[in-house]
Amino acid sequence: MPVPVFAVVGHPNKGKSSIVSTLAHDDSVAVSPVPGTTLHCRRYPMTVDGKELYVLVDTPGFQRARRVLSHLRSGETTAAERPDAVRAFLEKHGGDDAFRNEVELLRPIAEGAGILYVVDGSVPYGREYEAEMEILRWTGQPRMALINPIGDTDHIGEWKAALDQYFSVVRVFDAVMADFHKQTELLHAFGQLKEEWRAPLESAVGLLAADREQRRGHAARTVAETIGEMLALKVEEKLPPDRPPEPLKSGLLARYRGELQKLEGRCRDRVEEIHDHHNVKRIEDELEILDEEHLFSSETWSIFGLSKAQIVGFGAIGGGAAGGLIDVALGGASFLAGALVGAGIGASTAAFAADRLVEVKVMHLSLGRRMLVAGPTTNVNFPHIVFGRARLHRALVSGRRHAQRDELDTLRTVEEAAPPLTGSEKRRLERSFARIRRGRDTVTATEELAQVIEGIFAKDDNSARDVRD
Ligand SMILES: Nc1nc2c(ncn2[C@@H]2O[C@H](COP(=O)(O)OP(=O)(O)OP(=O)(O)O)[C@@H](O)[C@H]2O)c(=O)[nH]1
Ligand SMILES: [Mg+2]
Repeated sequence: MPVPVFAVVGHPNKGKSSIVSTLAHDDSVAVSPVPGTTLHCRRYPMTVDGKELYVLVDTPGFQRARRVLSHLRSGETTAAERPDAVRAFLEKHGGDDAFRNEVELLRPIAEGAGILYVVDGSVPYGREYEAEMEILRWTGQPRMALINPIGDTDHIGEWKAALDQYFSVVRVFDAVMADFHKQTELLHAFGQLKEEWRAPLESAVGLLAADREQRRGHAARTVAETIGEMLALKVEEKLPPDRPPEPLKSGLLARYRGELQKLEGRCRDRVEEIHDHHNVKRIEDELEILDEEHLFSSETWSIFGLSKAQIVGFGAIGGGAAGGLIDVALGGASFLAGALVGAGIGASTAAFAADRLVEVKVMHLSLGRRMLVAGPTTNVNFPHIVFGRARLHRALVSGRRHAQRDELDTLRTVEEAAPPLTGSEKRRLERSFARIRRGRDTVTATEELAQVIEGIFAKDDNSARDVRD
């Protein structure tokens, strides 16, 4: 059975391509503030696992609607004959440059596509749109109007009053802000346009929801594997005989941090690919600031989106202390020791390793050879920081509409994009990190971590929806 096809039509520069991009989850659709960006109609199928669910056709804007309408009206036609009159117009003027845009946008409709007529609800309604709407009525195809509020002023009421006279369904749909929930609502509404589209569109909604879950799992595994690689990371360099190690240490540390940075960058690229965002430009800081001096500065904490209490809490759990957070409000490396001692945790806990990202050690090999080695890190807070960053990035990417073309700003705290972790989530994370660090059966340990992370991501997605609703 052919899948439902929708031609997205309207005045130039009203967000037609943006709607196509958001609903087809395709960021390759050309969107720009310059009117006349789309010159030809083009099909964008929404597919899941290679199966087409529906197709959106992007079209150029109306250019000479009044002239086209007077052509249509020039013959004697009954209402029943109007669709044929549109077809006759296309045949007669198919190669006519004056009606290039109208021919492009009407052709998919004449071939059976449903109509999504897009208007900007932030500008006043005007009579110039009436010729466009009348032409669309002549096609006789099922049609819906979408009011896309591009700016802040609200003219939605007057638009509704006019659109109701031409369209059986009128909806407000913000191409750039509409989340997954709003998109599925719209697909249900498309199903009301024509009986035979209802079942395929309802099944499309189910498949899209399952697909979203699958992507979430995939992203969770990618993040878990990256954390595993980062925790195991080790860089080495030969230490020539009679060379003191000290001058070489900083170079090796820089390489170590560079490798971490690469791993994080690769993880972010993959998470974006998983969500079909292929052209994202990120505003990001470098994980490089994870050095000893910065690791416990309050500035670093806020950048990583972790509160001071959380950091200390992780340290305490990592040190084998009873769970729960130790609430402290001071900054600086020394307070950690104080807080732990104050909380009755012995000075020998692993948490004390936390004031270093990584140590550079000299390894003595056979025949007097020596190696300088950095890593793996024993810093207890490190995987939490890496996870906090990955979680923020994933939340931003999974909530991003494909019509969004601004840079992805990752310089925020994770609290802005996701709810706080529960004590149990933190403990489960900590246990998985510790298991991965032990280095035995890392495949199972990574899979376990992926499951914990997937649960957290699912919660993040639900809370994002609650906030927007
Ligand atoms: N803020 C905001 N901007 C939007 C929205 N929809 C579209 N835009 C912007 O409006 C401009 C035009 O969007 P397009 O989707 O290219 O419009 P179009 O109707 O396809 O334009 P043509 O192809 O030129 O006819 C772009 O700069 C979009 O980013 C929206 O809902 N909110
Ligand atoms: Mg366009």
